[in-house]
Amino acid sequence: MIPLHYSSEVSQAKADAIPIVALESTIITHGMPYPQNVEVAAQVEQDIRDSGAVPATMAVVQGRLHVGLEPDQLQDLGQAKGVAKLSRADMAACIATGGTGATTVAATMIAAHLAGIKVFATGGIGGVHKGAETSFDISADLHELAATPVTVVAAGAKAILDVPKTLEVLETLGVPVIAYGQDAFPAFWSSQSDLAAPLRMDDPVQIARAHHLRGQMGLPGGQLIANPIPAEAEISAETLAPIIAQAQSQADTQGVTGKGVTPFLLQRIFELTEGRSLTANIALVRNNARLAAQIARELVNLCD
Ligand code: PSU
Ligand code: MN
Repeated sequence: MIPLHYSSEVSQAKADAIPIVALESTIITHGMPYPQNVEVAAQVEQDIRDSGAVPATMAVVQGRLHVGLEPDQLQDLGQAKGVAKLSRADMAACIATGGTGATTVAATMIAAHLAGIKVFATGGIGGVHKGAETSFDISADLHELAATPVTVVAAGAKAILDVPKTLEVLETLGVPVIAYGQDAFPAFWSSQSDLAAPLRMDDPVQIARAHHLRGQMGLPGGQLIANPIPAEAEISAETLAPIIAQAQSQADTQGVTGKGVTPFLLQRIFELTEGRSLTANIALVRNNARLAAQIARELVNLCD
């Protein structure tokens, strides 16, 4: 068994069977600028506590896989330079070489599953990038959702992605995509998109039950819960469309590829919206954390 390094809070929660919600760390190191990244990470952890669960932020620090970070570790990670971005392909290599890396959605799901954690809150998942028909850029997050039994609460997928293709791939992989409380698949910074979500649920109990049933039926993989951004925090799709197009064309011109694409686009959109994208991002991650905590609480009531 791989040694997992639990924070004091998470190890206590495990002993007491208190619900736990996993959190990723790439959003901290590659998704938001310092110092807001550390403030937001701490705030999201607190939202989970206020909702009756315990947060477990995942990261690899000097070759150790941490399930839950102490406040000083979170602070250090948020300021560290050159932190690797870890997905399924690189997590074991990072541990083996004593490296430090932040976990993407895929790597966080793997860590959560190793630690027996069933629910994970984030902002947006990786997906099929625009132009994937030539670049083949499809996030490993989608395959992870098909393989690892963790329910992931996100605000849909960003319009930096090809959202219809992302939904098609999720369908092909047999991943349940469940909009929470509405019919439309939410579009990250906007609560609505013009795409219908394949499934809808209005109650965290149903989401917990569906997760549990998949396990009982022997179906591998998780669920994607698409939770719309609160209306007061959203930015309209019309406002964002030209900004996203500009960011994408700069990425193409500068030849950004591979792991660099998503962080590059997020940073450019932050600059081009003069920080508004970050304000919306913070609101939706906090909203996702609260829903994830409710689902985790319901799952604790369902025996294995
Ligand atoms: N999408 C976002 N915000 C993010 C990410 C994606 O809206 O911060 C991060 C997540 O960690 C996600 C990763 O797992 O980027 C996907 O990267 P890639 O597209 O390289 O697989
Ligand atoms: Mn990619």
